[in-house]
Amino acid sequence: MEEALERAILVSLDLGYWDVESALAELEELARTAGAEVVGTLVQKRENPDRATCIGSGKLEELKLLAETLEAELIIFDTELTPSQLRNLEKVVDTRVIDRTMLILDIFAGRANSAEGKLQVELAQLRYSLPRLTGKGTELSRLGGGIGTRGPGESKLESDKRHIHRRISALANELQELTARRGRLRARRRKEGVTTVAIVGYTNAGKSTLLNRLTGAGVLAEDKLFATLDPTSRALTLGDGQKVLLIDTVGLIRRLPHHLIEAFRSTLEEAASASLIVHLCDASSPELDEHIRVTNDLLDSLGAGLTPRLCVLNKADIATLQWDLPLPADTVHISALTGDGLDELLQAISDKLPPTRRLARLLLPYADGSIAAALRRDGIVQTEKYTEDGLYLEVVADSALLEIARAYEI
Ligand SMILES: Nc1nc2c(ncn2[C@@H]2O[C@H](COP(=O)(O)OP(=O)(O)OP(=O)(O)O)[C@@H](O)[C@H]2O)c(=O)[nH]1
Ligand SMILES: [Mg+2]
Repeated sequence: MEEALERAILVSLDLGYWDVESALAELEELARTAGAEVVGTLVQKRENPDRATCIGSGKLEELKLLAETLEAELIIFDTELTPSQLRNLEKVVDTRVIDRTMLILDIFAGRANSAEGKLQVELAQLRYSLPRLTGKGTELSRLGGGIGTRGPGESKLESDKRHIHRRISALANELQELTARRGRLRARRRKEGVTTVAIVGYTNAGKSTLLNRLTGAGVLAEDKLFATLDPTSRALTLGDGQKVLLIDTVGLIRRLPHHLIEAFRSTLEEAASASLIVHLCDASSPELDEHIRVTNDLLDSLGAGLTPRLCVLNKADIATLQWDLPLPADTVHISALTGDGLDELLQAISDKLPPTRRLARLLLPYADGSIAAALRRDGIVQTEKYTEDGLYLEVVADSALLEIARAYEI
């Protein structure tokens, strides 16, 4: 059953750092995704947020009145609120108050499906809400449901501080184990020569649509933000017959809450360490340049600076804007919806992939054991025979690595 939409008012401070209009439009999308109906907005221009209440006292009175008039059930601030600002605001307005981070966390909570996704979201939520609980920590339970209070683990976010501390360390331990397992899996893939291609990009760029289009994966794709939380991967065969693993990832957004980046670090790092990153963008968005910048910045901060990247502009079917962005020369234009440009995309992926692995048959002299040792360590030895003429090896390894044994190939 669909939950009734919560009537929400959006509040934004115009500090001059970013474009308030587009920030509010995005906040409205987020609110809509979380199940709210935006009934009003309030903007205040200020040099700095008020320490106690974020907006000034006059504006706060205005907000209180607006909330009463519009019968709002929820007020959403575009900036992060400190624990005391949150408390002070709720005292005055008598309506539930959340901030952008709590909103995003709430959406993630509703979206997490896999055990790992749920764990990551709950951890981020608890870490964010812990300092925002007062006294014995009854504030959250008093809220009794609604946007900002949903959690993936328990039916409702826990409200007992001691319990939360215990739960945080239990979750952190579990996550560490999952991260280690992910690392081992990644190492095995690398050893087995599996080539991975990660689709990375701003939320709603069409990543899942592209994965579905190329592989028939059947991943949920919809016109909401953060439709995908759990990385899905599917085999894809390129034009030249090469098989790669295509990975769909969680969408990015500007000012992504710090706790979420931390919790999703292993997932994001997996994408960042792919053989190739397909950076997918929504070419129909007026904010294209900002989206590209946010994605590039996050990838760089994840250590993906050296991973080859292919810039792909999606939604060519509805893109009408003319950009004068400095896009890379090999940028590909596609429509994941209509299928336009997908052949070019597959070709571009082939071209951009770093040199691949191949099978080599070698006869190595016994005198030089170091080559065999290197191949055993970084390649996959399929056959190994001791013959009169030397060590016979059939090995799959990186072309670059095989160079050391070039003279012994048969
Ligand atoms: N017109 C048009 N719409 C598209 C195209 N590709 C995707 N869409 C639509 O864009 C919306 C978002 O698509 P998704 O595939 O869910 O986007 P995503 O990048 O996976 O989003 P998140 O998982 O939220 O990060 C959906 O409504 C798609 O139908 C396209 O090429 N053209
Ligand atoms: Mg998706």
